[in-house]
Amino acid sequence: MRYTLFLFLCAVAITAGPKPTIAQTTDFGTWLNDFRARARQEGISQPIIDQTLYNIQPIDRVIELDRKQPEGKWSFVQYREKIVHPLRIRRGREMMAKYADKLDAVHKRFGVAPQYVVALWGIETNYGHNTGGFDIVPALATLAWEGRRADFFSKELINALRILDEGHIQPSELRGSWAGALGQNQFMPSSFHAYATDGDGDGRKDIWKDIDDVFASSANYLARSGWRDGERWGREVRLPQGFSEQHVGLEVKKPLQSWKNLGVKTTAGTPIPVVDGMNASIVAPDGLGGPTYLVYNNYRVIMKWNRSTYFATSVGLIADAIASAQ
Ligand SMILES: [Ca+2]
Repeated sequence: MRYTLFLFLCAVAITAGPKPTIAQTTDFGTWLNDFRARARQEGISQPIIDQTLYNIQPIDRVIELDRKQPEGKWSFVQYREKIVHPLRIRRGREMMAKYADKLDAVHKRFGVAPQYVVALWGIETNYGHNTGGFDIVPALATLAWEGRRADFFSKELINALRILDEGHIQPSELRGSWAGALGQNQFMPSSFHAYATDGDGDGRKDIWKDIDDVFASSANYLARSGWRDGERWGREVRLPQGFSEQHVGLEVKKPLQSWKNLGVKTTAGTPIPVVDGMNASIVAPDGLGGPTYLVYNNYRVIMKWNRSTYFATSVGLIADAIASAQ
């Protein structure tokens, strides 16, 4: 489960909500004492418990951010304008050139083309620049104690402690977003354990500072989620007049030939290319009056990273832009 879009909407479209009210009935010190016992039960080593689960306090800012609700939803076009930004594309092209050798190696190892690894990096943290400045243990402890999604965040906190126990990073360096997303690709701790990968072979999975590990981990996430190398994510398309809304949505899957027969065209007005065996869906995030996309298997894979059509479409558009002639 990922919170990127949620966080993004919180960050851009909020006003101060009602003053945070604390749902929990236990004081933090008592909760922390109980949690130390749980961490021991879960097999977290005593040195890590001693280093991280004493002398911490709940973070007011985390509660405040968790309590703020998105006020109104951005349209996809507004989101796209912000996220698929010329500066992000220009920097993405620079990163493609700078890390060409590493990205090629990752492509060979995982079957995920460089532009997708770079696009995810760019959209998540602006190429490692904006990884979140919160100490993760107190941030997750705050959310686990505070109550609204206590079970989820308690598990993520145990997972975060396990990262420290495995020695991938020092406790003082375990930083990320207020809701626990870690490092340059913003993995939640559970995703870290599922997908983080040691890219440079030093025995540690360091998605904070080691670019080989960042690239390998993102590519591994996609590869393990069903990525198909050599297939596109999708493309923007033009629909014929009177196109029925019943054909729109990820739940409607048809072979490319069927879409062609229904009159779906490229944005240039030419027939869509047909590849046998490829199914696709039509996505129209702002409804049929807005931009429409024909999306393939890899789009669904991106949605396993973040279950948002805004996010997945923008990753695809950035990837296309940074892979195109400069
Ligand atoms: Ca490593």
